[in-house]
Amino acid sequence: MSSNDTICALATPPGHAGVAVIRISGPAALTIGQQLSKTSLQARYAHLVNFYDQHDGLLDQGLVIYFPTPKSFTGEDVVELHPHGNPYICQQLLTRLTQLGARLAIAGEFSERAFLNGKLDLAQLEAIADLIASGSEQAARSAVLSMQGKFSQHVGEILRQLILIRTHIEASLDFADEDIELETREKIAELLMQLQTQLHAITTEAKQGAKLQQGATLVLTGKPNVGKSSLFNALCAQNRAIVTDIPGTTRDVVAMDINIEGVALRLLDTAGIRAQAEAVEKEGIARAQQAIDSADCVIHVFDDATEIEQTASAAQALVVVNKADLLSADQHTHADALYVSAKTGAGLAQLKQHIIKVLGLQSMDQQPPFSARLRHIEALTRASEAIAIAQQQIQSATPLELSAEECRTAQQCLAEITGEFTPDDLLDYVFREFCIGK
Ligand SMILES: Nc1nc2c(ncn2[C@@H]2O[C@H](COP(=O)(O)OP(=O)(O)O)[C@@H](O)[C@H]2O)c(=O)[nH]1
Ligand SMILES: [Mg+2]
Repeated sequence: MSSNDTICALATPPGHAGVAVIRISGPAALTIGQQLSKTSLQARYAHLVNFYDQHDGLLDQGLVIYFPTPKSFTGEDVVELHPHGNPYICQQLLTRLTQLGARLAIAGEFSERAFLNGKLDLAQLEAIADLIASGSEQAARSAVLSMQGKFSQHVGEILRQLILIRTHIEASLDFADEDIELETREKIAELLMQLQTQLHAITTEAKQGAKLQQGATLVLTGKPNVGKSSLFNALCAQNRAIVTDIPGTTRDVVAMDINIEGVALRLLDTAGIRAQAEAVEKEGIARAQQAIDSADCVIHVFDDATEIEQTASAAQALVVVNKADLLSADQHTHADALYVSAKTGAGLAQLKQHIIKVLGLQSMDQQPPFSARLRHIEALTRASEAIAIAQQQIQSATPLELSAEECRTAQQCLAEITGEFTPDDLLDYVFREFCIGK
């Protein structure tokens, strides 16, 4: 599929830099590139050229590279200009390109063309966008895995199995024999169970990958004066939150983006929870509760291990006993608690490792999960729900055709991830979130 118009955009951030990159894609890219530089362009050759305006005035000097269709990012004829990174030069070059017949690209339009030309699937293109937006080394590394197709391959594998199951069912429909039907049901039940296990594994990894991209939220909570703010500062390596020996010092939620073991996290310090509090502190406690409710991980801080209680919480939780410097080592007896000292830094390295572990994320020395988005997790969940229905149907005497139909639904959900099956608006929804020039 090829577009009949030619688009152009700045692919690098606007501003001052050594070099900027302007991309041109479409049937007129080569002609426009040659007119702009007054040079005959060879394929994949870096020409050093002058760029000219409409009066043959010199705009800049730089490299120009021509990537003929189909071996280009979009699959179309692409010309890349590498002028100097100056916003005025780039603006004039873009103006000149529009005079020569290109139009300014809208957000995600290069990626959309790459998708429509079968260069990359939807999950891979989303991974490129996530790679660009990654806020930590681990997030970037996980996006590279998806960009290279790791996630799509897993999805493809499950799709192949679904097709196999449907084939089994359809083959058995031709026989009315009860024995054959029973055998088929047993075989399909087994295949569906395997499929569900795989779907579960891929969903777990996708959730971790999405958490890496979005950055998980950690909340410090506990009674006043146990040292939450001191721990907050120690984990941020900054003197950000106010620390005093007066209980009830912290009121507002204090937030800081931190990086633990290469993973981007948002750490929140909160007001200490206590019954007797005046109006301002009460509001602080209410805010603390909200932060806890929406956190990915809650760190319950104590300064007295005898006060540790079973803390019910939806999110992952860690129990920390602070002020370990005031205790001797033989007093570190509570099995479920991590003993740390915000004052001396003792135990903080272990605390960081535990945080990464409890969030289900890997530290730098392990392979990160592939990156994923909420859209993917939602599609995986719908696929799994359809398979669960098929499993129930196989157990009961429901006609096999209905199970085949559920498998077909699951197949469509999975195909939405890679974009093989694209309901109305899905492409627009995905690509319009990208930046211009991508
Ligand atoms: N000895 C000791 N004192 C600490 C430690 N952490 C905090 N403190 C002290 O405990 C008091 C309360 O600390 P703060 O961080 O404000 O507690 P918060 O109310 O839980 O935020 C302050 O006087 C801190 O200096 C620690 O690890 N060891
Ligand atoms: Mg505090």
